[in-house]
Amino acid sequence: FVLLVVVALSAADGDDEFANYTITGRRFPDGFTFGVATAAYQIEGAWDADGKGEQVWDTFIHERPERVDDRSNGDVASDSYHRYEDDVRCMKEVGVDYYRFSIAWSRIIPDGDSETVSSKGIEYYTKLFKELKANGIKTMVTLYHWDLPTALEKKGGWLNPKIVEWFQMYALICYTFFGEYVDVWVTINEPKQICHTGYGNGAYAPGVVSPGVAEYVCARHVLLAHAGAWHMFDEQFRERLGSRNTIVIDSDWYEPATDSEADAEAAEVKRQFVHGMYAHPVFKGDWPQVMIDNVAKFSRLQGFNASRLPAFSEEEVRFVKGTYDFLALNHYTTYMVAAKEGLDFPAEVSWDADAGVDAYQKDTWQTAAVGWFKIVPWGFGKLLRWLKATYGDIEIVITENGVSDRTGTLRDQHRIDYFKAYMSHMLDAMYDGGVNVTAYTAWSIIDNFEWTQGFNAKLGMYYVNMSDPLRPRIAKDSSKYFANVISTRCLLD
Ligand code: LGS
Repeated sequence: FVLLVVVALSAADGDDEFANYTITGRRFPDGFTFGVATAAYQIEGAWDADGKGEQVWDTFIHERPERVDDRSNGDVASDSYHRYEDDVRCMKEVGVDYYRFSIAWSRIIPDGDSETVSSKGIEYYTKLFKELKANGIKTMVTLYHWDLPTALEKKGGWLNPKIVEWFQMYALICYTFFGEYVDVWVTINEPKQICHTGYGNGAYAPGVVSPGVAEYVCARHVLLAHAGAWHMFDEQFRERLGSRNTIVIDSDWYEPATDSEADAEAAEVKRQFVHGMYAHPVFKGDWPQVMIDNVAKFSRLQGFNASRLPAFSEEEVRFVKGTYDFLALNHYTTYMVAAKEGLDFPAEVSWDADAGVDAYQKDTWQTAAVGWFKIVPWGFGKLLRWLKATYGDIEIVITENGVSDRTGTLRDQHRIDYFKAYMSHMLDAMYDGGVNVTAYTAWSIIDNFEWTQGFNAKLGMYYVNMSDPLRPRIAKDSSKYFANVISTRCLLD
């Protein structure tokens, strides 16, 4: 199955250090596609332009700038609101098949839930869609990449059951105005970050600290909101638009620390708490059983009068189950997992404690940048095989994968190495493991605002100097590498 091919690249550009290379590589299957990803708050800037409403990240950072490592914010970011044509030019240069980006809810409905739609917001995204279309780039659009209108957060945000209706209304507007331009819709990006980091440990907006309690309420509402938006698409838009729709779930890989049965079990429990928490309801129905059991048991022992994990009714289980067209995965890193000895119940009320295992990264693993995650390419392959074994032979699309550095160097060999190694393990999983991966999305096309790491963590294939008011985009070596992978449809050695 693995095709070894030798491709002689045409010398299109004398300055291109990859041109003239005779390369060997493994071919991607026919029909495999490549894209790049961004998110509204990380690139757009123009935080209050043209009537845009404030969203939780604006509020979170303006209130306390020290929440971000370098005290930067996304007020201007890569200024894509004004420079989206430059972004498209970069994508054209790389030759991507599609662009994954998100729509800012508060640009479309400034106060979140009124019926007043902002014509300026619609205009901005329509211009972007037209520019992409003119350049032959397909679109994968995220409805929600963490930027909840602050007006809705004031009403309880993801903890208010009404969010299911608010989100459906917003989705309806997006499907209606942009449906003709969108090839793939993804409803919600990384529910774990929204709920665990936003309403559990509070490190991300809106900064609610309620581990093991509010974060589960959030998770239930995120799943119901996703399902509501998916069903609306399925019933009213799918046939006419011919597009697809799913949810993006992030997951690290969790590897047992030893060969012992206890560690194997511990790793599986952790996988269920991280990926299964969102994937099980969507792909199989209801929370994973181990979550239901652990949280109920620990809640009782901790003196709660009911499980901290709010139940889905039978009707809700049916409503959420099956709301996908394929499995969308964001993946970056790996952890080792060991069983905890002699733990009947944890004193601490938290999602981590509910899983009841120890997860850690090895010091010997390579780190890309200070404070950043470890690079563990083999974990990607193992995760892909596990997804197939767990959820069946479902089409998988990689919606994010990439690596940071602090300097934004144009000679980003480490990023090339990361892409190469991760994609190599992905190909192994596809060819040896029969995993049906059909697309790969690199994060990101340009340097942008990396949440609480601000501009300290740069993940772009194009450098953006955040002190230059013109924000020129400058190609890094990784953009040329990725361009050659795409044009040859081969993983270059
Ligand atoms: O930019 C985000 C990327 C970068 O790394 C994107 O918005 C998210 O969807 C996604 O979560 N992303 C991401 N994930 C890996 C997180 C590693 C964080 C390590 C922080 C150590 C302090």
